[in-house]
Amino acid sequence: MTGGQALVQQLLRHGIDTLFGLPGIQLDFAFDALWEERERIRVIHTRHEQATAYMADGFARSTGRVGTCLVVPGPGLLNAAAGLATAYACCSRVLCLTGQIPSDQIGSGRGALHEIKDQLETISSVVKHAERVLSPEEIPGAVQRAWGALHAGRSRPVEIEVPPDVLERVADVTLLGPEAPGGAPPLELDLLEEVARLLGGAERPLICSGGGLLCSGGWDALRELSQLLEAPVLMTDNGRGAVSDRDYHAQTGVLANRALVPEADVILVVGTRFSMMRSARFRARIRKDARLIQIDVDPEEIGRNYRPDIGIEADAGQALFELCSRVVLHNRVRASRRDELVALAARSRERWAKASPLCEYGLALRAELPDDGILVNESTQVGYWNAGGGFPVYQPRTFLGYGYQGALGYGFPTALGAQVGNPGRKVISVNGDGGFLFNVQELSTMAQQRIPVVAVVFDDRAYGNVRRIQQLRMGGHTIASELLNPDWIKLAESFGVAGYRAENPAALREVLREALASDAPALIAVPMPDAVAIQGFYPPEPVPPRPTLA
Ligand SMILES: Cc1ncc(C[n+]2csc(CCOP(=O)(O)OP(=O)(O)O)c2C)c(N)n1
Ligand SMILES: [Mg+2]
Repeated sequence: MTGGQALVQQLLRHGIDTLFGLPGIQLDFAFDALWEERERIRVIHTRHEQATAYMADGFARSTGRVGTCLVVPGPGLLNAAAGLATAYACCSRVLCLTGQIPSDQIGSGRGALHEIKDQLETISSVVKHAERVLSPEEIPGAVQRAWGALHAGRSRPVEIEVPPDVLERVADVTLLGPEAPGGAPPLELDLLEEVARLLGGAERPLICSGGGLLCSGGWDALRELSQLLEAPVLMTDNGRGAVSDRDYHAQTGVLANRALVPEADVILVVGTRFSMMRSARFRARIRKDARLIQIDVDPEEIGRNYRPDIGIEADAGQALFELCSRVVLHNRVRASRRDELVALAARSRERWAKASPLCEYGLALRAELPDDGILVNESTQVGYWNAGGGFPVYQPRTFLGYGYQGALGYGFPTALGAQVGNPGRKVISVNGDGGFLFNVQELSTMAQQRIPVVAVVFDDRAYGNVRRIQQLRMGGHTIASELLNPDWIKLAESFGVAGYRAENPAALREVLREALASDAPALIAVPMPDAVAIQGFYPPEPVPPRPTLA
């Protein structure tokens, strides 16, 4: 078989049935092999490589499976890199396949088409494992190693690059089984026993859980442990949905943090960088005599932001499952905290609602999205309100955020990938007018592939966040933050996408209902009234004057 066929056949062995790609001459033999297997692998071609990686990320984060993208080397891979950076930040299982220049020219600097210096090293900053393959025979092994890296320890994107002559060359290739090396570290049972005793004896235990819990798929064990301990679960932005917001144990946001952390005598931190503890104000809330336990699959994360009394390197789900069976043996009797926790969540919600008029828009989204629907939340004013705890989340992997990259433009293509991975479910993409135009070209992919995402664009005629900060901190003037927008409905329609307009939150609900029911690609433009647009999400704070040049 050709190297291209070897690559595709090995992907099939691992159960890959969807690939997001954009072709070019270095990939001809890979795409030809994909054509041969077109009944078994759906190829979704995008209009920009950035979208291939974001779509693979959305597919991966919403399904827990591997999302795959295929891009040309050099500029193609650099275009995809922003998507890989978000996948890296969000611990997403993205397999990025890319080309190279002909193998006999690599490193020669002669200026072959798409050549960049040190491609493998360049991409290493946004993947956990990168490898070049120099013969067809090596391809199955490379895919298997990548698979192992995707699944071992902390999941993060990986890259394989194959030069065009290797994709073309015919060789006797032995395909490998789907089993991959790696997996989770062995459980330290003695430590888990100690933790079970601590938790079992605690009066006011608290669990803090993050995105790592969702990566591990351990939400059933988390819910069971929270019930056994009658412990609230404080979820981070990235960890929302691990416990349903319909369950009174679920807590999120600043107010809950302020109420729950100071009273906790044992705190179990699981699958989160615990980054809030970088702030001295947060650290000060922890009781001096509280015992803190941190479980993370990445040993480097343990103690990075706060030193725990006990640190355990383990898969979150496996460790929690083990803890459940051990806690029952040591558990004290505790009164129900239902009333208190219901009241706390209600107070949090009410306070958050009052924090901003954007609340009405966020709640309109929730009201029309079914419990198992997926919301992809871009870095925009309504998005900040959602992420801060305003938007209730009812199921795991149904709220996808921007992670610490905060990369503008990630949202729309990520939503498309999530919809491809979840054909029966409703997907809403929340965007600002700034962020949406970063990947506006994917309206074409959406229409051509009939991906029925509903993209909502909040139009404040600005990079609102930037404008707000300029107005507050820079003496009231603005630079480079006012936007001239297209006619959204004409824009959508010119791509073959239904365009809607909603002037206020009530209209947004109605239009959302219609768009979601249509099961067809849609764009809803929401012009923000000036007062709401200018206020933005962040309430004004007093700011010291800056020095000006004489
Ligand atoms: C890739 C990238 N470039 C630039 C930024 C800086 N940035 C953060 S928010 C923002 C403005 C966002 O505007 P918009 O999408 O319209 O949302 P709004 O704040 O107006 O609601 C910018 C430019 C970023 N986060 N990511
Ligand atoms: Mg804007």
